[in-house]
Parts: sequence; C-alpha cells; structure tokens
Amino acid sequence: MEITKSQLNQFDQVGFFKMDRVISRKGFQEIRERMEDITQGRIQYPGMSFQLDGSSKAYDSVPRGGGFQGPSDNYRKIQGWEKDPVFLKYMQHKIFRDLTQKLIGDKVSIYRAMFMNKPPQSGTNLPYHQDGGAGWGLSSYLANQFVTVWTAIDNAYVESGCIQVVPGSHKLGLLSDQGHTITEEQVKEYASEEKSAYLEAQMGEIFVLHNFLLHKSGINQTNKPRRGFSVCYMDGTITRVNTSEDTGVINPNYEFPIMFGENAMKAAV
Ligand SMILES: O=C(O)CCC(=O)C(=O)O
Repeated sequence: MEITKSQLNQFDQVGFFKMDRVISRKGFQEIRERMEDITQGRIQYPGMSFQLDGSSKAYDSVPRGGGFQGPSDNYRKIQGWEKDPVFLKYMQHKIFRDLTQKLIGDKVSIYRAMFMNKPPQSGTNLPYHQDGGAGWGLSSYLANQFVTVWTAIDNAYVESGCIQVVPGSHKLGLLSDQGHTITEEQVKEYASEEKSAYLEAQMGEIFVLHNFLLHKSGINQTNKPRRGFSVCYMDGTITRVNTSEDTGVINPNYEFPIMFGENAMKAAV
C-alpha cells in the first residue's frame, strides 16, 4: 500500500485527493466505538480538549473549549486523540508514513488530531478558511511542511454538511496573514459556488487536503451525525511560538507529538 504518483499529481494540481478506507472494517468499527467511549466519558485522558456545539449554527457563537464537559453527542470539536492507542495506531498507519514522507520528510509531528462533528439536525457553519498563517502559533507555515488527512467516521453528504472545497485554491497561497477564515470579498473573488466541489464520502474514506486549500462545511440536515477525524501532519522541526485555539495548544510548554521518525510516540500497551 503506497501513495501513487497520480495521487501526488492530483494533490499538486487541485489540492486534494480521495482514498479508500485503509484499515479493515473491524478496525474501523473499533475506531467508531472508541470515539463513542470518549464522547460519552467512558474513557478519559487528561489534556484532551472538548468544545460543545453552539445553539445558533453560527460560527462566532460556538462556546470556548475546555476539558470534558460530561457525556454528550453534541461535541463539535475534540482534540488530543493521539493520547488514545487506537487512534494513535491509525494516525501512524504505514500509508500515512508514506504520504508524509513523500510530502514532508522523515520527521513528522502533528499540530492537531481533531474530531469535528455535525450533530443530527444541527451543527455549526464553518466558513471558508485555510489551515495556516501566523494565527496558528507555529514557527513556520510553508506549504510543503503540512498535510491534513480527513477521515469520514460517518457517511458525509451535502445534506449532512460534508466538506466543500475550491479545487486549485491552494495555489493562491495564504489569503490572510493570520490564516483561517477569509473575507466576504475574498469569498466572492475566489470561492463562488460554481468553482467549488463537495467532498462526499462513505464512512472510512479519506480526503488528503493541502493546508492552503479553501474549505468550509455546513450544517447537518439529516437525522444521523456527520463526524470527521482530521489529522494535521507537519514537519517535525516546527515548534510552537504562541498559544492557539486552532491547534488546541494552550499550555506554553507544549511540544507537538511526533508521529514518525526519531522520538515518535509509542502507544502504551
Ligand atoms: O470536518 C469539517 O467539517 C471541517 C474540517 C476542517 O476544517 C479541517 O479538517 O481542517
């Protein structure tokens, strides 16, 4: 199992590509069950961060994150999944080793391992943004030092708020110094509906995303959750220069977890 030239070409040309599920059905079921264990508090790890969904579907109304806030199906974002051995094993899958070696290099860390949920008939509109820029509090944010792997935990459709992207927009570079959301004028100029594509996925399928690719996601109008697991791999030499909500880093002594290469994390047995 390895990343092909054609996938890398697609990544270069349009800023993303899709992959089939990389683990067995049984292994994927274990991931889904473990996700439930964590959202319901049956398993807890110190240092994971939890943010509940807001009540108004508006991005600026989501509450601040914190520690575990009780069993809930309404978490919008949870970070710190590398602390869990089932998730760590997935994140260190040899296909992601191959991907990151080809795109980044030998020593690879993550700046976040994140669950993003659109609860049934709910969820928050996430506006168009790029995953990079000074606001992320990282010592570097060059394009070739990052790649995001987004896995569908549930089927993700247009109606359930799947990710929407502007193919090729990674070539625009960072549209804001700070990174993250773009202005309404930039949306008009670069991200009209006609230019966009919806990334629908069956559970287990994966999208590999360039961090400068403009992407957003809507609300969930179905009766089933739309959960995604997003891992942002980066060059392992990058350090933290600031705290940042986006990376979930609030501890000033935080060191990014190494996934591959020297000092890579090992799952506790
Ligand atoms: O899962 C989503 O709806 C958005 C995820 C996202 O923005 C990301 O992985 O960078």
